[in-house]
Amino acid sequence: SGAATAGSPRRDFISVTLGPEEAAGVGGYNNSKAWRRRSCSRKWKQLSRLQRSVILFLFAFLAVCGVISYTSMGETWKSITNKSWDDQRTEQEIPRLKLANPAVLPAPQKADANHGDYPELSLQKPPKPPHVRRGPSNLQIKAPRRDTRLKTRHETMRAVEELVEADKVEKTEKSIISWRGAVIEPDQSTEPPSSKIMELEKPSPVEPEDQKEPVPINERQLAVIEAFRHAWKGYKDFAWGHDELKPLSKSYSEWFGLGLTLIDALDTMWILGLKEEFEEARKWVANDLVFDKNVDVNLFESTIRILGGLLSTYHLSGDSLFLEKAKDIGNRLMPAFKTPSKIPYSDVNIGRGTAHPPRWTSDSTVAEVTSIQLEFRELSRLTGDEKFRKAVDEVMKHVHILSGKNDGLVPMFINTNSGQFTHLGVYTLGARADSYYEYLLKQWIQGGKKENELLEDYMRAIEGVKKHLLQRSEPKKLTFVGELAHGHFSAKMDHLVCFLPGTLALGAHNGLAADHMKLAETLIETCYQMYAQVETGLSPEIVHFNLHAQKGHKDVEIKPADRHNLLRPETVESLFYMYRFTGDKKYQDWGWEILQNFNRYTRVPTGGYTSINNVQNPSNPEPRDKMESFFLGETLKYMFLLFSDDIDLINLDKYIFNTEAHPLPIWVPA
Ligand code: DMJ
Repeated sequence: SGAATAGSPRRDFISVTLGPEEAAGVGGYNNSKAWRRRSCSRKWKQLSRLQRSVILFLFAFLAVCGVISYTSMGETWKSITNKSWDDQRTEQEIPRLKLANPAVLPAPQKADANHGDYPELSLQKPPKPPHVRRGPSNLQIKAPRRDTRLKTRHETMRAVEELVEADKVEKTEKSIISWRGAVIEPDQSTEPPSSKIMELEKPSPVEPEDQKEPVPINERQLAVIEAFRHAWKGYKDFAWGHDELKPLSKSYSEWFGLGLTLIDALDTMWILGLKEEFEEARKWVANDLVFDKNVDVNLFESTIRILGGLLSTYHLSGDSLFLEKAKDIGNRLMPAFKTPSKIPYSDVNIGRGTAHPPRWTSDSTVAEVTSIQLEFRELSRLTGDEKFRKAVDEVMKHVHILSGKNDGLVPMFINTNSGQFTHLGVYTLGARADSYYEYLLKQWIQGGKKENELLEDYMRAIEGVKKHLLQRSEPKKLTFVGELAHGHFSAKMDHLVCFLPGTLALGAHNGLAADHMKLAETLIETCYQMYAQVETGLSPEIVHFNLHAQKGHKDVEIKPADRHNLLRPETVESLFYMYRFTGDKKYQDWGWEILQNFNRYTRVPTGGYTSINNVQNPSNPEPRDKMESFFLGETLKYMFLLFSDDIDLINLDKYIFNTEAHPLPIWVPA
């Protein structure tokens, strides 16, 4: 029996009353079997009938319970013994997965990270094979966050990924950007600094995977870094702070006088991890980049290279210097939009605040006025100043309803007074129209796939391409994109058109027609053949395809005036998209061949690379003595990304590349 001792300070205890013999230890202790049996039967007989019945009932009840629990334990045992050793292990070793998949470098940790039920798990994501994530992430099924009844090793791994995903979704803390581990304070992050930010268009949050250490770079990426360093050496030694390097004459050329190559290359240095070079270039931007200059600049070129380059570098580095410079140049370009039609002039004097069309015409180029939108829209989002976005949206709305299109294909010129297309009847996806098509899709993606007019125009245009511009060459039957001039098809294709496979693939990745991907696959093969069928393995600026089989003729013909190569990026750009979306290594191999041929025929020993005049003459490709800024801004950047197996190295569900390869954030992640 038990009782609380009354009167004393409250202390709960149990007292046990023992029989007198046992308590005193008297009477001796006889534990023989016979004594115990006799004693038991004597006690049993002393009990009343009722007491005996109760005891018997209790025994019977306990026996039944015993049988039931034995049966269910047997089932459990059977299932355990049937499982493989691996399966059982995963159930017991969830907390130890971290050790089973050690990171190459420890991922940066957050002090306030919420790691859920398994504290160690969310610190490290198990290595994910490349290309495992297909399609927009909002179409991917996510497991309930805390459901961790794991059955197999495979399920364990998947559940770990899902837990990490779920954790990421729940994180609301401010972005912290790092240079391979070096943290930049949140107040420098790329949240729009203005309080007037457009409510619906918040920046896509930088998720933990953006902060993880990058996958180690491979041999081919190292070769790109080496090429970049070589190009940079030439620029630094002979053209520092000027627009373009002339690597043979060891001097420079000036276009706008704004350090074009340096600005174009900033985010490439960031992505390649060239910290020292980046810091040096940053100093130049801080101390020497001045836009208050009496100089005429081309609106399109300075937008895609300078404004685009500064904005993307701001996003990658979180350094507000670049945003300040972007605002400055953005404001100085605005006078271009003061035209009777609101279709901007081609040229602006950024010091005087005046703008004008080229001397010989009042027309602007269609591609130019419709390929500045990603940059100005982003500038509005970052500054909260709507004027940038309004100006460029107006152009798109105007072009959307303009007559003169042919099944979505646009002419090449538009008049700044009347706002009408001019030179009607000529349709190309090459020079003067190319990036109109590219920016239809990319603006739609940038804005979170809500602006239907952009999508309509894009889809219609691709139908127009299929209907009017696609043909197949002989003998290899390569599908190519020709041109249409007043109803006549021309089998001419600019190298510039090779942006198209990448754009089509990007559209398909974002949920557009699957046949766009098929077309992308056939077109990238053609673009590759534009290199492979040429003596130097480098593409000319323009090719003509043979429509009829002729003995001894290849698919690709090159006219003497078209056989130069300007180190352009479009084919490697598309190879990058194709590899990202398919994982087919042949695209990397093709890009590798191209890099080697650039090294073979365009590399200048004293530093830099040069455009060449004759891709058909391997013994004398006739160097032109100029390294275009897009070689560093685009070509080498896309090469580096192409050779990478890290889909988070500029994740295409989070960033959209402008037409000069400067990544800008997608406002609402897919
Ligand atoms: C770059 O300035 C841009 O890619 C533009 O869209 C086309 N021309 C060059 C590269 O070829």
